[in-house]
Amino acid sequence: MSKIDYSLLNERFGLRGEVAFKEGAGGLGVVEVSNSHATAALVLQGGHLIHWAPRSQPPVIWLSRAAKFGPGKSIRGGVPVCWPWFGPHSGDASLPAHGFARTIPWEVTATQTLPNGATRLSVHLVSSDATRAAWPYSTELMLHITVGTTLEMDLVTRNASNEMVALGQALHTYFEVGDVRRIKIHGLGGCEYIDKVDGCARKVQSGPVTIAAEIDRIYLGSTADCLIDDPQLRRRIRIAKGGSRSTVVWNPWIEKAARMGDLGENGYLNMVCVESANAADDVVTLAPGTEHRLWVRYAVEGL
Ligand code: TA6
Repeated sequence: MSKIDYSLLNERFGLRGEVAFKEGAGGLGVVEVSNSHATAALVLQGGHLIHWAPRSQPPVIWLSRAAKFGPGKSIRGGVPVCWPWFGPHSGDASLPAHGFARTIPWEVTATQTLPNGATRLSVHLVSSDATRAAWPYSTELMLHITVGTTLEMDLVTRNASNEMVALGQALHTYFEVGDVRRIKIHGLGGCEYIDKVDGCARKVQSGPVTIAAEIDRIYLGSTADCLIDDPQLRRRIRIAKGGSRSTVVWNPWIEKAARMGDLGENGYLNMVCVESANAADDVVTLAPGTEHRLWVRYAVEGL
């Protein structure tokens, strides 16, 4: 991993009292954001947002206390960028699950204070011989993040090749909840889903999603807002999205969390993944010269 020049990054992209770059855990580059609306943090490797908390709110994005940080390591929590495939690679089991975007270097392309006091960051994935070996298409991946009283993330893929490209992707977001056993997730009623803890059986959701065991579902054709109602933190997290037809709901529960080893003591109780994705039947196809946007907007409401 090439050495990052933090003084140059701060000179070019730092914003006094608002955006600062520094070396973080595992020697990874981190950009910290603090404005009148919220605080946030992003690890440059993977374009991986690891923190967002509106002022007067506990964090909305969950990060494991046992998360491991290091070159090429995926981070447990935050918003991993799954790209250019979701889940295991369809043809080569030696390739990393959820693609390579989340474990390789990204670079900053812009930082900006918006008129309403929010902060906008733009980062992009850096292609290499290694990425081209896994993904032999000329594509560009950019992520634009707006940190304010809401969190907006805009994942843009541009197909710069002269061939059609099939793309699986997700913003694999870990949300912080008071007690996962007490939440309800609205917005998926009536959607077909693939139940990965029941032999990938296809089922239809009836009513809100509640969690009392391991859950790993890919909801298909789901485009409506999702709402996470959290009675313990007395808040509702609204997940609005566009360019995404899949929603993945995941919690490893007790045994799988223990096997994974990086969720921390009882960490599974304080997180739920509600991922805005294009996976399974919803994989998108990009024509040459076109681009695809997958965007989300997270907001906290009273409950
Ligand atoms: O999105 C749910 C899922 O695909 C689960 O099956 C589980 O593997 C989770 O992602 C975490 O994957 P990771 O590769 O980050 O450990």
